[in-house]
Amino acid sequence: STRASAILSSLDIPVGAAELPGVYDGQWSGSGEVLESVCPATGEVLARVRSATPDELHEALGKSKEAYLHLRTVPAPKRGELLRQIREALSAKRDVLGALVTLEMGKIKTEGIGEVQEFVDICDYAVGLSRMMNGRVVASERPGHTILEVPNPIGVVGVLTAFNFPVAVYGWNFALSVAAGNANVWKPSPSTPLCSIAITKIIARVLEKNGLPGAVSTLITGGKNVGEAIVESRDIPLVSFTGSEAVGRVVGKAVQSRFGKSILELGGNNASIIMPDADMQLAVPAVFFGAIGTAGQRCTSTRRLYLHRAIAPKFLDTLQKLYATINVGDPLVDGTLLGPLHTRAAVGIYSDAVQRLRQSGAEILTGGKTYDHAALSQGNFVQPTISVPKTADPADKIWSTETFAPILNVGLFDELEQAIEWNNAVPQGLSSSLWTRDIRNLGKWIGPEGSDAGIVNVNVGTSGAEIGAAFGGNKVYAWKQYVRWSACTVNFSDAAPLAQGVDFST
Ligand code: UN1
Repeated sequence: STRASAILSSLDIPVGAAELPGVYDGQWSGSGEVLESVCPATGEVLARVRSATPDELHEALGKSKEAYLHLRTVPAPKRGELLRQIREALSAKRDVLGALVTLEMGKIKTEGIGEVQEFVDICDYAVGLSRMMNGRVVASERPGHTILEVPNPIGVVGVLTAFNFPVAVYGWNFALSVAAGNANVWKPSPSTPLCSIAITKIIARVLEKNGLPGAVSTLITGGKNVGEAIVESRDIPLVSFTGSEAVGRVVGKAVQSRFGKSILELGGNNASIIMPDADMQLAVPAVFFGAIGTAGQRCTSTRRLYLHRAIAPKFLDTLQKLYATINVGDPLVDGTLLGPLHTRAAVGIYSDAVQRLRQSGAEILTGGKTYDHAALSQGNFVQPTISVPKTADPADKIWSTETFAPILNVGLFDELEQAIEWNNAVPQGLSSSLWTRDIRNLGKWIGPEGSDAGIVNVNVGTSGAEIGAAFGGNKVYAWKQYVRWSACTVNFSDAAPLAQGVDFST
């Protein structure tokens, strides 16, 4: 379409090229398998992208290693300056990059722009960080000795990203990793290759301008074979994976078995708990955004809603009215709030989940179907759904599995303790949210008897975290995962005493 062409050409992606090269390591290449980029709203094939052959893959990994050997000698604040320039380059293209996210992934425009903004924000964070990545000096028990803990670059970092944040997930890894002095190999989701090509082109230009190797930000689009090569490579000491629990388990084990390190960002199954004293004016729209934003395809999406029995009817009534107003359709159009699911397969997963709910006797308050009127029939549009399952038992599959779609399950409780127990009872622990104005509830919620998720919000929904709030708890320490620590005991004295007073004299 002309619209797609306009977006692609303003990001220097050739329009109408038979096939685009999908590998970058300082040079563009790619003559392996073909990936199709399909617009989820229209079904239009946006581009065909050529992934790496095994030789090209091997070559790209080699280039990344060389790039690391160079980057590790560049002082950290200089790496920060590089990130500042990348930040500026991304920011200059923010809106059109956001539009590309919308075109290829399907989320609405303001959310597409929002995730590019997250990349910009994390670059800012990393610029400051580049002057603050400090080690420690430890008191030695021996005279004239000092122990230093020195953070050094770790090597080449493999970054395997998910479809739902095709730009931001790379950003969160890349910015911290480059500040730490590492080269990166990015394998994006096979269904969002254009986003990764556009971002790589922008970064590559800045690297080139600074006389740095392009393979500081290597891109290898592709499928399982590429992922496996990265996971198994002994030249990649750290693998950061964002995606499904099932794949995460395989990645974690494989990296562990070669004694590599991994960072895993997997699923969520996030609950909002509404107390009777909550400000309903704020709580209802927050649940609405949490459940329907990104068409329910954030790992932080609200999937479970626990309502205090006293306010449940009123809350559900207001929420349903809001659902009825939802503007569904073309995600590039201003004012649309619900775009398509990312793939056809996801529509099937949604329909199966709804069918399971029905079979189990759940009451479907709203939604439960796909949209099939003409304007939406080419895309992967599904109705946002609110259901009240028959049981609130968190062990039931309905509650304990994550379905990546806009389905919100509702349970009623009488005591906060009960709701917290349900909140904590599922195997996933990512985000959680309590709505209350009573400080005693708040204290319970954020303390040892409270939510066991990494994100424990109060009067803030489950999704939409700022970059400063880390997934899994502590952003201050996030960068420390991207370095290797050297414990250096230095002897400045004229004697060489052994530790613990050991005497080994002859
Ligand atoms: C994800 O869904 O994979 O908190 C990450 C949020 C975003 C990140 C979500 N900042 O919703």
